[in-house]
This record gives sequence, structure tokens and C-alpha cells, in this order.
Amino acid sequence: MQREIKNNAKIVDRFLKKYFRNQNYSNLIPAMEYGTLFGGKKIRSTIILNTAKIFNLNFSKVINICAAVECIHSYSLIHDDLPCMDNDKLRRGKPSTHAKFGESTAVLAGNSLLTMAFEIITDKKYKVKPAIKVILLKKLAECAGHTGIAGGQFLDLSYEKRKIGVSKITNMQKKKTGKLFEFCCLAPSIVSRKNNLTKRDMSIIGEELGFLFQIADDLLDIKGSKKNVGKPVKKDKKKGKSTLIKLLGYKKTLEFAFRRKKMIIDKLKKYGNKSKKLIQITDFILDRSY
Ligand code: GRG
Repeated sequence: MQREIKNNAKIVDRFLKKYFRNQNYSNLIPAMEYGTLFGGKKIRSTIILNTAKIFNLNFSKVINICAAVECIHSYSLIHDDLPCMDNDKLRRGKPSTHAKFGESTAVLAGNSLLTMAFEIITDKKYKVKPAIKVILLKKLAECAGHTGIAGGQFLDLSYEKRKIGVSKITNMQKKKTGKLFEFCCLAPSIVSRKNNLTKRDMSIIGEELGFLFQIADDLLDIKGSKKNVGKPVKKDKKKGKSTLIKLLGYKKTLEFAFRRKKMIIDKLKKYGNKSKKLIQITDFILDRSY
């Protein structure tokens, strides 16, 4: 699985490098490239590519979706590391974008990655019908904005140093991390014009996968190493972050995560052999050490 994730990351990086090369040059490009290329698992792209397998979609129908999602994900990390947010100087084993380029450049590079994501979906070389592109754009905007990542980040910051219950933490993490994963699983079903029931199913699977990924991220903050995860560990407690671990403890959170994982896998099994790869990545998400 690790080799597959790395290979997919290389393919998406190659696409993005070319995309950056074909942009009219601006002084923000170096910071945008720094925040997007050079590291990062690009696991969301592997999820998109593996979901595409369920719907028999070939690579050319989803590569723009992968690149757009990685731009938005990188944007969220650049802004997450800013002094006004989580104030982290290390990301992907190297200085975070604002530490390297300065705060204002990091803000603008992040914003530009968000808008570039929408450009990538509308690119005329992406051979998908315009009506489908409009649906993808609307869904991506919903997942990234105040009803998705940005809204989740707001809750995450406002829950610091407070006692918050399981359902509120779940809602916050499903927005902050789950919504982009939701888009990763939903988008291939949109491109292949599946019915509403299938699209709903893929949305739920994606959101749950993202929630699982966030729980694993919180577990890594306790048991992971800075060298492996490429960012400081043991910082959630210091910052007073509201996590399930803070509420339930490490062991009970792990048990909770295993139950959620089983629920996702049971849903995926309905899709037969074609969902094998997505099931493997679901396992990886909880087992990962980076
Ligand atoms: C993106 C619209 C938008 C707004 C920004 C700052 C912010 C609002 C949101 C932060 C969201 C955030 C940082 C969620 C955490 C998700 C998470 C677990 C990130 C780590 O993802 P990995 O492990 O990172 O996939 P790599 O480095 O591998 O890419």
C-alpha cells in the first residue's frame, strides 16, 4: 500500500508541476509549489484513484480532481500552520510555508492554491462535460468553505481549552477533515453519473474515512514520532485541543476507531471486488505511522 501511495503521489506531483509551469509566472509560484509539491503523502489522491476503480473510471477522468483536492489540502495546511491558527514552524519535515516565505506570502499562496483548484477542474484539457464540472465545483466549494474545512477549523480553534462532548468533536472533525475526504469519494460517482443513492453512500463513506483519518492523526500526536510524521508531536495536549483522546483516553479512542473502520469496510464490501483497494487504504489509515 505504501508503494502505491508513493507512486500515486509522484503522478499527481508531475501533473501539478506541469500545471504550475503552464501558469503565467507570478512571485507567488515558488511558495505555492513549496506548499504543494516536495512531500506530503497525497493520500487523498490515492482515495480518489481507488474510488474511481469502483466506477470503472479511467485515470484521465479523475487526475484533475486529484490535483484540485491536493491544492485545497495544501492550502489548508499552509493556513493551519500560520501564527494566527496553530502556529507551527515545521510541516512535512521542513519549515512550514510561512516560516520559509513570510506570513503575508503564505496567506496569499494559500488563497491562490484555493482558486487554482477551481481552475484545474474547469481546465479545457480536462475532458469531462461542462455540466458535470459545475456539479464538481459546487460540491468542492461546499466541502472547502464555511460548511466544510474552514467551518471545521473555526470550531477546532474555538473548542481549545474547553470541555467539549463526543458529538460536537465528531461534528467538528467531520467538517475539518471529513469534508475533503467526502469529496474524494463522491467526485468519481459524480463523474460517472451515478444515482443519488450511490452518491449519498459515497459521501458517507468519504466523510467517515476522513473522520477515521483525523482520529488516527490525533493518535499519532500521542504515539507517533516527529521524524515519521514530519511535524511536531504531543502538541494537542499543550494547545488544549478538543480531541476524542482527551475525552475518552487513548485505548477507548482506538476501540472507537476500530468500530468506525469496520462500519466503513462493511459498507464498501457491498461494491464487491472493485472496492478491494479502497478497503486496503481504509486499513492503512488506522495502521499508519506517518
Ligand atoms: C482549506 C478552505 C480552507 C480553509 C483553511 C486552516 C484551515 C482552513 C483548515 C485546516 C484543516 C486541517 C489542517 C485539517 C487537518 C487535516 C489533517 C489530518 C491534515 C494532515 O493531512 P496529511 O497527513 O498531510 O494527509 P500530508 O502532509 O501527508 O499532506
